[in-house]
Amino acid sequence: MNKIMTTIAALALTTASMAASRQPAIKLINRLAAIQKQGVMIGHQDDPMYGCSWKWEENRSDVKEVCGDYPAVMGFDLGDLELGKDKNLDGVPFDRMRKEIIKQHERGGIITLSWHTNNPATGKNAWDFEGDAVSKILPGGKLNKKFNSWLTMATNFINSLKTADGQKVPVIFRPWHEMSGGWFWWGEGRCTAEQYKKLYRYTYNYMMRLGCSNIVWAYSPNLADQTETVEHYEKYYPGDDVVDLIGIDIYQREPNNAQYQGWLRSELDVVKKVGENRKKLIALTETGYNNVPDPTWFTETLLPVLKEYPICYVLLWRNAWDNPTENYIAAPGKPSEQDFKKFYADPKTLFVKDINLVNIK
Ligand code: BMA
Repeated sequence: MNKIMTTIAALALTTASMAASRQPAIKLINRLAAIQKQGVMIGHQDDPMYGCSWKWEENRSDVKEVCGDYPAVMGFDLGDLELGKDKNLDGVPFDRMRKEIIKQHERGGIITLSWHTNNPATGKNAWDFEGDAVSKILPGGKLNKKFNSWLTMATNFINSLKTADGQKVPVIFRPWHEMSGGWFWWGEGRCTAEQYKKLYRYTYNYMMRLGCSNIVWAYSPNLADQTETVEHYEKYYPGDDVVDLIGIDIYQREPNNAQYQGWLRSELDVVKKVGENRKKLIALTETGYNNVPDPTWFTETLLPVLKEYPICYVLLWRNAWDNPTENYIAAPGKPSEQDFKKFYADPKTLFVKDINLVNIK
């Protein structure tokens, strides 16, 4: 009897302490699941930092200037944080990023972080895939110590995301994204699938040991060259115990809406199936159509597909201040402006005012 009691007590303790160590993340996971039943949240990368015709001003947002509300999800990128810089690779100051993350949380919105990490082996950027970096940064490799210091910097930033009363702000973190393409040093052909999984799990364990209780962990490959399959999609999947949300990154590159919709459906069919099998939330973790030249793209190309899948959010990429060919969401004066208002008015699309009462406390 005593032995059984002790075992039960020990088990309860393990569960409780594990839950306690992830409490802000678990709260967000539950909230995402509740919101998903109401519609799909619309997200935008770097939304309050800059837009098509402005940069660094406060309280601005191209989305808000078109439809009167902030996006439900805001994305930010940590690239260059690991070099000790005070601005990221796109010129966004990290102090400002922290401030906007907290503001977005306080208005009831959601945050996702990506990390275009520099190549630790060559010192060049994330798109430099030379140098066999992954094998060098894993334990036993000669760059492991350096990599640990990079992980510590990312951890410190994420741990510093707190409201004035000391509550940690939960974030969806998407490390080592688009690994099924070969363009990043952690991607296809730059390491084996086994090495990639080790890298992801190592990152998870390292950051969790340092107390990142506020991370919802995301796995986000990119569009496959062929029709997507479960086997291909899961090639780099690091394990159910280290992933909370799965997604896919897909862009439209040409004026061929039907082709893009076909890609979305081929991928989202698989993401949905894997999500059901593994009991994970699903999302369209990045998308967009450069400059959105089609004036009805949001309501006639993107929206019909969003309506077919139980995805909790879609993240449209940035309206780059530093590159006029890279803008992905509506802005005042752009051809898609009127259509984006219709997209906003559709009951399926959720912006911050639609979600700020769902389970925030
Ligand atoms: C990429 C592009 C780059 C940018 C990077 C990180 O997809 O938008 O211009 O530097 O994301 O935001």
